Amino acid sequence: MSGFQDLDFARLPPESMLQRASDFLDELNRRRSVRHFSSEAVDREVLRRCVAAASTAPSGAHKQPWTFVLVTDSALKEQIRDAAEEEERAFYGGRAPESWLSDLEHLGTDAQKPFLADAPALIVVFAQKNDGEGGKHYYVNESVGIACGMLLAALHHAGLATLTHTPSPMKFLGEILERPANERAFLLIPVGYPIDGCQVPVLERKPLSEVLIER
Ligand code: IYR
Repeated sequence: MSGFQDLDFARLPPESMLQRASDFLDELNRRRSVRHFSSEAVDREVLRRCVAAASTAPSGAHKQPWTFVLVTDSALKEQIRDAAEEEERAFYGGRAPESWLSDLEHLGTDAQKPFLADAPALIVVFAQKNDGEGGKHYYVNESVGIACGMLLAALHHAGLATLTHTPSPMKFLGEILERPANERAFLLIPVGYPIDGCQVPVLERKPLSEVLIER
């Protein structure tokens, strides 16, 4: 895999560029973190293609330093739930400073994580510190973070709901899923459909004027 080839780039008419940008914004603006999943199964091929989309992300030296573990087995999901809840009980029961807990209050979260067993699929994203055979990886957090963003967008675009869940610490995920020593759990993403009548916290997104500086 070396050399150069023609870039496959579609130049769009200017009118359609603004429309596409607006449509995409509207679509992403409807994405919400969901904490109440129905157990309805999802099409595995849809999930596979979303992971394939995520894996098109740019990465340091094109090392693609990620592994996605798709968990649908009920016993494994229960095991992950039990281990996550153990960490979360410690987090909510004293490990987290009061200021952190107060910042979380509006989300209504606690140590109970039923969604880890209810959601039909968990995608556990692992970051590879190196290739495990003496080869280096670069900008691993940036690369895997970008891939996760693309995964969330792809899943949302495909009509699925997600949660970005980070039980802390996440070491138990590598153990339960038997990942090699060069991989570290990066993000746990429950995927599926929201329960009927699913509620989400009222929140506002920062306006563009607050997040964009033009000079
Ligand atoms: N991991 C805990 C706490 C938590 C932390 C942050 I930062 C959040 O945005 C949400 C929750 C939990 O999942 O409950």
